[in-house]
Amino acid sequence: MAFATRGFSGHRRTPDDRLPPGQTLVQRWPVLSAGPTPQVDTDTWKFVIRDESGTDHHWNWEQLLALGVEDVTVDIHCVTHWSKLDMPWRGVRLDKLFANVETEFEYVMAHSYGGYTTNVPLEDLLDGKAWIAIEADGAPLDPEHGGPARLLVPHLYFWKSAKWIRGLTLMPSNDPGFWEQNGYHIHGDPWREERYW
Ligand SMILES: Nc1nc2c(c(=O)[nH]1)N[C@H]1C(S)=C(S)[C@@H](COP(=O)(O)O)O[C@H]1N2
Ligand SMILES: [Mo]
Repeated sequence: MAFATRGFSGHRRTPDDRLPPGQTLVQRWPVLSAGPTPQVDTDTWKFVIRDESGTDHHWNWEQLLALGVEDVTVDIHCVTHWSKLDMPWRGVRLDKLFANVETEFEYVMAHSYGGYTTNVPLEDLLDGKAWIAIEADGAPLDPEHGGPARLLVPHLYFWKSAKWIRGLTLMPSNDPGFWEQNGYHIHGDPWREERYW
């Protein structure tokens, strides 16, 4: 079990320390989707990383799981002011998917089944900071929470954690995704309250 609590330094921090400015704790997990829930089947599920050479690195469901799944317990923070602490997740670290991807580009556009997009700097996805999550709270991800697989980037506001993830495209510049084009912050660090711009 790996813990990826922000600023983790060997001792348990109190909930207040772990609540970014302007956030309120919730116990139940809200559903926030900009559109209908796409039906995505693990039989046909495919995940693609596209680099600047036009090479597609792709995985089907079995190939994803074969990379190795891990359990992580993290806090999530939504820009609409709710936070949920100590959520147990299971997923594949993005480092494993990027292991054989060579790129000079520093930004990524995440694409979802259904058309949602969100931009993230590559450095926010590596070094154990992000996962392709397939389970939460000990069960396969519900479709409404992004099942069968979603991006999980817990140190950024939760809109960056694209549900129904389909792929990542490397980009030379930090182009805005769906919410970022509609007034959300280009980066979205909850500790700096990077909500809107
Ligand atoms: N594909 C997709 N991913 C998405 C969204 C969405 O509308 N579509 N909403 C985002 C927002 S704004 C939030 S707060 C979280 C909500 O995830 P949840 O419904 O599992 O709580 O998903 C993010 N990922
Ligand atoms: Mo959100």
